[in-house]
Amino acid sequence: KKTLKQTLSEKIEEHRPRTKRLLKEYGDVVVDNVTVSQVIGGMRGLKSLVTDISYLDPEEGIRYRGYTLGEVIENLPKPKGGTMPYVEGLFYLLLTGDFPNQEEVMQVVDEFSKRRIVPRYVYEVIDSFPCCSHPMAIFSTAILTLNRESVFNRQYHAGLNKKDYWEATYEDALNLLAKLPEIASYIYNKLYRQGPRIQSNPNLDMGGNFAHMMGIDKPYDDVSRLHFIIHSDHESGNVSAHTGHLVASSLSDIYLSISAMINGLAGPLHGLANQEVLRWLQDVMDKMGNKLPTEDEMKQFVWDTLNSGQVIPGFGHAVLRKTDPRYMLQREFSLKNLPDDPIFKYADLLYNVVPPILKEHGKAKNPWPNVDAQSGVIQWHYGVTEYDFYTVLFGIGRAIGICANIIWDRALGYPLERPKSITTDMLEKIAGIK
Ligand code: AMX
Repeated sequence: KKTLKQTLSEKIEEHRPRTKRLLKEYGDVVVDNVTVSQVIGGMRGLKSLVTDISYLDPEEGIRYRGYTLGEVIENLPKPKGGTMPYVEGLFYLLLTGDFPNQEEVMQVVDEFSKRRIVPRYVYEVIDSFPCCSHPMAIFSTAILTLNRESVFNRQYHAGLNKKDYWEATYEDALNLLAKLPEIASYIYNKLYRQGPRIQSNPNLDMGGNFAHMMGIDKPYDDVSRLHFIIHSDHESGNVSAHTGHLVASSLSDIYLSISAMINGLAGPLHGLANQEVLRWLQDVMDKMGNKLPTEDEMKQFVWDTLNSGQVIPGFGHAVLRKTDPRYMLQREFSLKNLPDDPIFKYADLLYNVVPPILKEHGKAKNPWPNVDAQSGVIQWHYGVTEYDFYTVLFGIGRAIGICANIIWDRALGYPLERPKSITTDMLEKIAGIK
């Protein structure tokens, strides 16, 4: 019986000649051109990164290893009685491109369980944070603190062969991913519950154990599995994925890289949008005295926000040009499990009201909802009403995809990232102004 690491090792050996050949024989083939607006405008749309783990089609949305989210959820093994798959199975799929069978997934569940114990000093660092610290700052720091555990660092300094970088990185990645639910639930308890902490259960899978440590009954285990799976990867150019890859490209270890990507995720235009959606909805609800606004009243709230120069959180996307399939999956889950939830009704009203307004407003290239317009609604329903925490949940999921990417970055020997900058003077010359 092959382990995930052995299977991955074979896939890496198979893949290496493809990258080598492209570089050696086709290195000068032009992939894309760069315009002035891309240079100034955040490199939007510029094809300049490579990953085989996921691909984001503007119309269709994300595919992991070529599979839609629906196919991923349908084909990954599920725990007994669960409607959502093992998150560990998703990690297997992202790394290898293959759906694991039950036995293969249980091996990974077991690996995670063995590596889940968090050193005491991490809890001490979390405990020493001053009050009112944002949970993302605490989460990022807790991950950073673990840097002293890095197998990669130890082996690198002892003299590690380049072709073996990925193995040490794989060990670091599993060691970190296994600990994230423990760290996150500890932060949640410290900030919002302050009661005795629920110890983890080594017999549960990642999603099940997280729900258990959060002290929330079924189906929150399935909610967690769904959440971590759909947030795991969104190709390589988004801020969190790109940051993780960039930092890792200097051979910074997994802990440094994932801590950095968490910091990028913590911005309101990216992962923090799920918090902002609930904050915005709360504001509307406060103004309405908890009564559901009419469509006209909701339209007015949306216009007021736009007219005051703010964005409507949870809508728009840099790549997507249709409703995000991650939004749709969560909407379907909500329609099935929480159709009468008042916040879901608010969110669903926005689903009808916002896109035509954003079209009329005429700025956003994509008027449709993204993943963040729904995720907080589900969390709120199951009792996680502290919306500052929502991006931490996003971060656990995103770490899975980025760890998979960094392992492959190492396996294929991707070099230090180092694009070239120019001055405004130079741009003006290129544009023919000067
Ligand atoms: N509300 C109001 N205005 C919006 C908007 C929204 N939801 N989305 C885009 N716009 C505006 C932009 O601010 C920009 O205005 P400007 O010309 O005055 O600078 C203009 O429309 C053009 O922007 P764009 O090309 O459509 O988007 P982008 O690629 O620059 O940015 C994003 C994408 C997601 C940052 C943007 O749509 C946004 O701010 N959305 C709200 C925040 C959000 O939901 N973020 C989460 C995205 C998903 C994720 O990463 N988790």
